[in-house]
Amino acid sequence: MFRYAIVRPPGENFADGLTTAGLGRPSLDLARAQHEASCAALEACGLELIRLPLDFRHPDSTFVEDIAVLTSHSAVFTRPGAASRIGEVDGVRETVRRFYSVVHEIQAPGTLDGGDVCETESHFFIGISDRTNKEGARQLAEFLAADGFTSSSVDIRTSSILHLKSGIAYLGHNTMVAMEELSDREHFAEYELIRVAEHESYACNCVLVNDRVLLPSGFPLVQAELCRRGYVPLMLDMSEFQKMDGGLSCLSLRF
Ligand code: CIR
Repeated sequence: MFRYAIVRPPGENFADGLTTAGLGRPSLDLARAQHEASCAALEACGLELIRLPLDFRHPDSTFVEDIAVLTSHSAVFTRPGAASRIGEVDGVRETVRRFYSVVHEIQAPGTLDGGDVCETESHFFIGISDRTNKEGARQLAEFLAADGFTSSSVDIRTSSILHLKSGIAYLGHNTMVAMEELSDREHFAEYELIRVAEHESYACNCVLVNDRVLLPSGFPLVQAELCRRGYVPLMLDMSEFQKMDGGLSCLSLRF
């Protein structure tokens, strides 16, 4: 069960962040309203929110999930793979340290984005991507192993996604949501797979929060499949974050 979520609303320069989506410039007002709705959804799942102040130096700083990996045992500060995001780590250090006595940090030349880390029960999948390199994944795997977790790497460098969790999500009950492109990977063979059609793959970035699933709205096939399997999705409009290559999970650090 998660108790807390760290969030940071989008700052004035949100639209200046990194993106490859080609979906146009996001509206700051709408992004803030959508962010607020995601905060309300986290609260509806029973989480207490820890709201970080706006960070005007870092346009992508609303995507807090990339900055740390928080497990039931320890916290790992990442070393984001995009140069413009490395400074974001300083902005979460103090807050995370208030809750964790064991804290690690990915060191150069390692790079790691939290969006590449997918936790199942006691196993973690770590995406090797344009943001997370093998050395970053190796360091994380070592920290996790010391806490008794297993992990394995999933190379997504030739795929169409930014982060591993842009394409998969673990929803408990041995069930994994996976985009078509990744669903035949042997890593996921032992899971009950919900295969997501290509035109709905943005919905793969959904999040299990206690007994609810937060799901981007506008993807009726995934929504119907989750309902059919007994999940109760909480729908959120993510249009402005999608324009910035961001998914629903990246808007919070849950622990
Ligand atoms: C970036 O390119 O870093 C941001 N514009 C989006 C990060 C999204 N994070 C995530 O999917 N975990």
